Amino acid sequence: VLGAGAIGCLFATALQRAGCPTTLLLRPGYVAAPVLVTVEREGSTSSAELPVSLPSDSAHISHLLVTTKAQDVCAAVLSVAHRLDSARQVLLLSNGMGFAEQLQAALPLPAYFFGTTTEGAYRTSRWHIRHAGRGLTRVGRPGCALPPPWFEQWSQAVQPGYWDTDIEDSLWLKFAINCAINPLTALHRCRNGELAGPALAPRLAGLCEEIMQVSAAAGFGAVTADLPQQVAAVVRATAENRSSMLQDVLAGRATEIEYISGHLLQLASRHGVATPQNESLYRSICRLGS
Ligand code: KPL
Repeated sequence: VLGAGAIGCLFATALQRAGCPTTLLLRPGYVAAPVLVTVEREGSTSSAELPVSLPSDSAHISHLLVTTKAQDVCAAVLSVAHRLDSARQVLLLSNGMGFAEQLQAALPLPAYFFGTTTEGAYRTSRWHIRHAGRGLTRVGRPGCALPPPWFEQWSQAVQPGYWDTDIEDSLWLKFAINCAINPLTALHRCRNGELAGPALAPRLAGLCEEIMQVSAAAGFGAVTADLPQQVAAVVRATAENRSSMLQDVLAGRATEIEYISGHLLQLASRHGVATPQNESLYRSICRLGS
């Protein structure tokens, strides 16, 4: 597992418990000694010891799960490219869009799979995860109706696991929802639920309208036909949460804005769609980081 944030640790411990030998791949600078990862849930706490490996090690990797931030995907996978064996199954589970094309151009050989998850988890300390909300994880590969052999073990570990024959649509919908919620909450430093209030609801509606136009131009019009309702449902279901982009801003980390609004704006300009509201929000978020 490449990317030892909350989601990476959550999946790594689930895979280990389901009997898949799992290793955490950490950045150079870490000590390659096993770590004890604790996952705390409502009413239960479990721990798993996970071996750790650094990118420069030589042990072969057959199955790679990538859960890094969008902007780190390419460099992180390239840092272990020399270790990928002939099976080379790579599952990308990061937020946002645009990094997969970059990665596939730089490293065409692995079989790439794509996923999206609504699992809710955050770190309370380096190796302590709070699994705050159970969600659904969808995995697929464009054009593949049937899952690969590893999916059986994966779906025993990640429940409910779901093989998605329309993964491109699912990724697009998640992307569209992230474009609407993440930058607006990051700019206003508010929890997701506040987007439903009178101050921000009109801005959210304006963003959704433009996102729907870009989606239609990009061939995903049907997927986002009811985007305002889909966004409203996520806002309600995650009302108390801070979006991942707000968490990054509050922690002074780089945000995924280039792979969320930035990618939307690139597509908008390619298709000649005007997106003034998303553009102004994008600029505001970029300014936060400078
Ligand atoms: O995916 C999310 C994120 O924060 O990245 C949403 C759905 C907006 C929930 O917070």
